[in-house]
Amino acid sequence: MRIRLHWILLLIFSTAASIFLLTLVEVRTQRRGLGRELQRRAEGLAGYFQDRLDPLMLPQRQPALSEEIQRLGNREDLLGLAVYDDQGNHLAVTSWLEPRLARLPAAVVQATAENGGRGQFLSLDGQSIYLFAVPLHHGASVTGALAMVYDASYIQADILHTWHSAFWMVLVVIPLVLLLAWAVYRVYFIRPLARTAHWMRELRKRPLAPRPPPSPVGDPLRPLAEEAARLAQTLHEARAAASLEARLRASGLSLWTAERLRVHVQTCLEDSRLFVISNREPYIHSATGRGIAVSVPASGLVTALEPILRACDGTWIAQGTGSADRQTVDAWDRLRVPPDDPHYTLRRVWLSGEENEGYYFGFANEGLWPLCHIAHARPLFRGADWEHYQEVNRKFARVALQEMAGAEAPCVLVQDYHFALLPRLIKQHRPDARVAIFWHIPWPNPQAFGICPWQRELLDGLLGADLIGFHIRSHCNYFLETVDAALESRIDWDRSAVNRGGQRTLVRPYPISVEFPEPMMPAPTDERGDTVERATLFQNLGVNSIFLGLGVDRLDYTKGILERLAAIERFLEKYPVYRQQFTFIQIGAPSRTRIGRYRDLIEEVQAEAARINRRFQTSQWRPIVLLLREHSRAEIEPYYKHADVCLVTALHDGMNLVAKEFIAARDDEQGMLILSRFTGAARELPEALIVNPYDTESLADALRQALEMDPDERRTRMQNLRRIVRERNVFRWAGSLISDLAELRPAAHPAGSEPAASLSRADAS
Ligand code: GDG
Repeated sequence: MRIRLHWILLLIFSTAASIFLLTLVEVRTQRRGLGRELQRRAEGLAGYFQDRLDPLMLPQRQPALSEEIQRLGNREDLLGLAVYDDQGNHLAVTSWLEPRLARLPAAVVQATAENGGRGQFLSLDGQSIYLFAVPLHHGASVTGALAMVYDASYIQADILHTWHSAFWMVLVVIPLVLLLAWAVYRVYFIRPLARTAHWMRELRKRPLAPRPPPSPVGDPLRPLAEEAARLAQTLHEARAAASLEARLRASGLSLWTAERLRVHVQTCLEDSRLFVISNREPYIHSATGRGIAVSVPASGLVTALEPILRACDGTWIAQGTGSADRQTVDAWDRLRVPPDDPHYTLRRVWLSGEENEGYYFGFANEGLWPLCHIAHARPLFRGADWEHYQEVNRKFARVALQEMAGAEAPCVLVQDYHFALLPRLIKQHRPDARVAIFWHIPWPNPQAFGICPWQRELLDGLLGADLIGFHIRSHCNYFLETVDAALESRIDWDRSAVNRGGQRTLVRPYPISVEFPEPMMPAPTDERGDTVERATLFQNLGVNSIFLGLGVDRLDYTKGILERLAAIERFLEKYPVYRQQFTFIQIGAPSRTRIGRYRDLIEEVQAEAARINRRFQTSQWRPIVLLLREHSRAEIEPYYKHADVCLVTALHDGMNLVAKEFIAARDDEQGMLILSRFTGAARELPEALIVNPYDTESLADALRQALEMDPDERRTRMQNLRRIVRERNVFRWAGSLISDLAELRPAAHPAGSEPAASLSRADAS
């Protein structure tokens, strides 16, 4: 790329002009400084001269005055002296000065008039001089003035010297500036542009998932590179989707894809608007040292629902929890997301600390969570938490009704156990809405659920929905049995529905899943996008081992982490050959740590791992490595990819996505899944090694079986597992839920009902 001449000229001109202006300022300062110096010298002498000359200012002493002036003026540093009377007439003047000082200097007039010392620069016969005048007195009255004249030509010489230096500086600095500008131009513009162009060429040639273009931090082209990366990503996704569709058509396979879901949702919903309500938001804005960062929470729910919202431009209502969430919404608490490529609206709801404490940590997670999971943790039901739970459900209902105002026959997808009351609250005010709720956790048997003091209110709230979804059939059946036992209603077992008060609620299983990466997806990479090897994983952890066991969980007591550790201890005890050969890595994201039971669990897991490690470890090896922090998906992926065995030992779990994520990651068709029979996933994945996590002995044996399984059998099992997860992927889950919801025929919208403002406390009680 040629640098244009006018840029060079502009650079030269601006450099020269800058040096000129700087020199001008310097010269002024220099002149002022040297002038002051001369004045100080003159003032120093002036007193002495005044003492000598004051008595001689009488007319009769004129000869003595002339004599004294000649004597005093005979100094090396002075060019001459002159004495004037108060009318400005010469009285006496030294010989050098006499022919030159024809005019009365202004400083003399001022000194006489103002009775004080005054200085001025003058040119005498082309010579620069400094003249300093002081008044002469007789008694108190001014009788005239003395002019002291100094040679000031050296000041001119100094200033000339400064201008000379400036000139040379211009000659030296301009080439340097041009050189520097050229270097900066090359390093910061030409090279990054060349790299980006090369990266784009590569992208065009090879249909791989794009990595961001090489662009160092602080690079001025970085925003451009990031935009290009996004564009490339979009292109890549479109290309991958098109190619996938083509391959599926060619193979006759009917798989659900994001693209198929998009088209399906648009067809199903026609003109209906879609509203999703969940506690967790899909995009979190957080304040960082360098501004605001946006992140997508690690959540199966977000993965599943995002494509639906993207396809139909709906509204997602969720709690705003990020530290910069309030800064990023508009006056109506809305924003368009995804931030890079807006497709739908996120409406944030704000909860106070107290509300969150009671509704989320209290009723939902200390009450409903243990109630629905048979994991031997006692549910805590506090009246105050229940109040908050109701109030937060009403708050979300108000927001949802506000957002739905004006929407004809809206479709509403409520998510999870945080919002059991919401379907009824919405339906009461919008009977024309098609409302579904998906319950992501298990539903226990009627006796277990019956201990909840507010079971009837919860069931009534849920039955406001037209459709209730669970992961598996047995959860649906338990729910129907619970309704049968607790409420006046008619259960239609054939159609799996509840008829109550003239309303019908369908209860259906929708096994949730994960997105299955098709070929064209990149190999597992770390945060920087580099491929990670198994040896590197061990090396980074400071462990020398051969077999890798893996657990990935939110740190929750339902996930059976302690039971897993007990089985690993037993395995090493029973099969000592695996000592120094097998290492188990537990990735655990701390969760709900405001609740004591969860904090205790972290300590228990750490203590158990430390005890087992102490028992077996050597200087180079330890059996258990705990990585207890939130990991990004990119960080987890290499572990999935390289684990010999993944342990999912939940004591009770609605589905368990980790099991499916592990399978989806194994495109090498290696690795074995040990799966608790108490997970929803166990129903769909019979070719995993199904275990009872409470049975330590068999769990230890299953571990050995997984590691020693015949490679062909392992491959066959993994192939079958992958086929199932591929077919029953998350898009199928979302697609079937939306299809069933769209098929429902709700009542007509009651004319003139504008309920949002009227939803008061009484509505839900
Ligand atoms: C409920 C139901 C149902 C874990 N640690 C980290 C991390 N994870 C990710 C996993 C996985 C997800 O969290 C956990 O999925 P689970 O299915 O085990 O789910 P729960 O959180 O208990 O969720 C469950 C699910 O809802 C969906 O309906 O399957 O039965 O209990 O995706 O990969 N992710 C990141 N860092 C971690 O450290 N990024």
